Amino acid sequence: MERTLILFKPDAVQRGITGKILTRFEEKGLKVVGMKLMKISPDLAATHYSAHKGKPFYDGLVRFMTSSPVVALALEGIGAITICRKMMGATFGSDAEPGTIRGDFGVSRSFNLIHGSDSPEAAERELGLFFPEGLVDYELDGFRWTYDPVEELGQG
Ligand code: D4T
Repeated sequence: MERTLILFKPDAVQRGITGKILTRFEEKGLKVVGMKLMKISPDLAATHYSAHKGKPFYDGLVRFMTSSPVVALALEGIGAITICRKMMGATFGSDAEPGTIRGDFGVSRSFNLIHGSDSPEAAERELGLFFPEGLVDYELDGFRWTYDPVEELGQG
């Protein structure tokens, strides 16, 4: 099982499409283990995007991410990080393939609707930043009808 941090960015919240995007992840078979509406502080934005500090788009990115609330989501599933990145599509909405979240809902470069952790190391770091209180452990009944029972979950 893998966990990943997803952010529905301010544009997704302001456009009222967070429910539609969440439904895609739920229908795919990912389990919600954390979810909250929050405003990102400038400090949190700077820490989260520290890899981009100094790049031409950095100041605008931090301004955008702190301008209005986001929905922070922790999702769990086998291969969750890769699955979510594929579902998000290419970074810029104008390049993203139809069928992906950015491809179906966006055309912008800077307003790209969603963030998803891009590696297990990033996921661990980002989940710690956005959910310092921890995540919610529970059984999701649908899981045994979603993932292959023998190879994936060790059930016959
Ligand atoms: P995030 O990190 O938000 O999930 O997006 P990606 O992983 O797909 O893309 P990224 O880290 O390269 O970029 C982070 C964030 O910055 C915005 N951005 C990026 C921008 O406004 N102009 C740019 O030229 C680039 C490269 C969009 C996403």
